[in-house]
Amino acid sequence: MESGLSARDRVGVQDFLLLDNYTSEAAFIENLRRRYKENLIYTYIGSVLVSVNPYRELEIYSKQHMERYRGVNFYEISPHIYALADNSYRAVRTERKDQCILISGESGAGKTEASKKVLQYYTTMCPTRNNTQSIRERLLQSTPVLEAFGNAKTLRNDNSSRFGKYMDVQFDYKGAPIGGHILNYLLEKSRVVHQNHGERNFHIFYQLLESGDGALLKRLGLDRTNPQQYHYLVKGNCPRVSSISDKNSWKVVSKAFTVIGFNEEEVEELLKVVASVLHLGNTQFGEDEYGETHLTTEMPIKYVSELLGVEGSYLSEALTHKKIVAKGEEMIGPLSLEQAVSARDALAKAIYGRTFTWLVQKINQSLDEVYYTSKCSSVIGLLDIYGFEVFQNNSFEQFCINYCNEKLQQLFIELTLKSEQEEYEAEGIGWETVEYFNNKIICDLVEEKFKGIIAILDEECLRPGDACDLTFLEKLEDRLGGHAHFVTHKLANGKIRKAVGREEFRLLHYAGEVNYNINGFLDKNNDLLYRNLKEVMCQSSNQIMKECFQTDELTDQRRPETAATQFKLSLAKLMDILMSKQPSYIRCIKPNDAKQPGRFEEVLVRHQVKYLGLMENLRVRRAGFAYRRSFEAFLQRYKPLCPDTWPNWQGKLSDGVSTLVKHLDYKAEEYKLGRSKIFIRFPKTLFLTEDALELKKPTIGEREKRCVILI
Ligand code: AD9
Ligand code: MG
Repeated sequence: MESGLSARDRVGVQDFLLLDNYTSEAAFIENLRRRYKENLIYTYIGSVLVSVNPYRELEIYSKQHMERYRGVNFYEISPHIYALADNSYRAVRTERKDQCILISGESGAGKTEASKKVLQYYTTMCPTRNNTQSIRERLLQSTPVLEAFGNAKTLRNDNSSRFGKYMDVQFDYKGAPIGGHILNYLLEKSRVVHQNHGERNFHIFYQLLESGDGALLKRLGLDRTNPQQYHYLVKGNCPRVSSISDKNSWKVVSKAFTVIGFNEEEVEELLKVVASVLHLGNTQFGEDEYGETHLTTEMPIKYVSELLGVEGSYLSEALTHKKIVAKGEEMIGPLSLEQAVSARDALAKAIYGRTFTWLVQKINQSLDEVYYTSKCSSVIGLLDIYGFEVFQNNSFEQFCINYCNEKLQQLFIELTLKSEQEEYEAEGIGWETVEYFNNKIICDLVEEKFKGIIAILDEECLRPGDACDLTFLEKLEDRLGGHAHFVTHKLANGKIRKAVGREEFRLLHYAGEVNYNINGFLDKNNDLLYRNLKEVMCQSSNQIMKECFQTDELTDQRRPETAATQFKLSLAKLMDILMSKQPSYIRCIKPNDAKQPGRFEEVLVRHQVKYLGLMENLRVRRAGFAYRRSFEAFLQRYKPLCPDTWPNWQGKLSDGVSTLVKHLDYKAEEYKLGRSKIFIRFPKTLFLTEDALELKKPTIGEREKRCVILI
């Protein structure tokens, strides 16, 4: 059997709702495993798509496959991401209601790949209007550019997203994609200056060095022969990755720049910024006989000043001195060696981070351009954000990433249960409650006003005097010790908990326990750049830097929001955006840590099934009704099965449905009629009905022609 092509694949069950033993986790995992072995990576829980990373290219993503899924209901054909994409698209077309597709799962589970498949489906299958061809290309080509600047090899994933991305695809009233808009979330800037062992910096650095464009590299003062000579690239000791061809990626990215509408000059300006970060990293400092810090390398600063169009001596001074304004007077004080290094790193992070935001804005302008006469009628939002992460050493970045995953889980809980309940209520159908773990308690622990971890962190960041990472930890212990999801090395009985270090706190996340090392929390949250470095950058003649560093920042007296608070606020906004749309879910699972095809490690999968709440999700769906259809859609589809309803039912729709289900011999416990919909409790009922239909009209082709509108 060719995977994904069969009408309904018969390996295991294609919808977990069909499992006889639906409360058994073992049966759930066995079903996933059996299907995975046959390369059937997709399985439903009702309308939720569970996807297991195949770690190999499957022949299931061709245009022919896309066509098979157009206009077809979930249960008629083998599960696929295209079915989910098409379902959202039909809702946009028929109901004009904005949709969003929420993709979750841990790092390396396949979220980014899933979002690309969905985007490909829309750009391939949606109708074209005269001038929408270029917008399709731009939508697609925005991905390699953002991945080059925002993804990197980590221990978990060779192409790990180090930023969060929410992308709206905008459709006109005829369903043609006419534009898009991207929101980006907290880029992991610290990677610019430091990488853990076995990890890399952002892809763009290696792509540029591997570009093979000698003249370009010469203009940028770069030497490709040895990426290891760049300080910012050597920390992870991992210049090459077997699954990645930096040279090919470079070609893709260069082409993408053109499609998006960058002209040659803009690309050159952008690459100058990238190169300047590498040169900045090679700037070294030493102490003279008086203990004063000075630069020990000349060339790197020379390159930076040339590439960014800033005064070299001015930059050198700003890297070794700090400007203080006291009593209206400016004073210059020397920086210690350590301070100079961290000022240099802060500058590199600021340059790179701001450039990334600039890039997103630039892409948005390109997706926004109003050549199009038609207006946006509705949107489908795609959320692809960094997955839950646990490393040996977890820092501020993992804290933010995992907090973000808590928020998404919270949304999933709220929306799946809320919408389920609301629908039963609206249709006048009774409902039994199912117990589930609500992770709101962990979200509150992190984000609650005045009391949460972020509030305490901000408090320490703003407190003058002796505030440091350790005082932050003490405050956490003081205020949160005893919280069910927070622990430190101190036990209540005065003893020491060995599993948590003295400079760590542990959060009991919904997805597992993570120890966070507090070193660097205050600095990363403050994310400060010395004033004189900002002044230097404000004078840059590089067009991108001019937009990224503007003088009003120097005159603004207000203290900027801390990094964690900015992130918290942006997540709150994101939640509002998502809540205003009709959601669909893709839950991605990583089958092994070795990134290998065919390996299904049960322990690892079980853990993910647990924390993704898939069993609870299944129980909720089973306690309620597996499927619901509007009377109209149900009648339209199944009326050939009953002589009284075929070929056309003339009376009230609800009466037609009643007549039909009586003829089909549905038992009372199998279904309920609401105000406008029929609710079917067991998927089996629907599958048997489908089988009956299949016997009447046996070919898939014919079934596909009867495009039923799904509600
Ligand atoms: V992270 O949170 O950004 O670190 P993701 O996004 O969940 O993570 P990603 O989509 O990048 O993971 O997938 C990781 C790798 O798995 C990809 O680079 C592919 O090599 C592989 N993968 C994932 N999904 C598929 C697929 N449907 N077909 C083939 C896949 N390979
Ligand atoms: Mg990703």
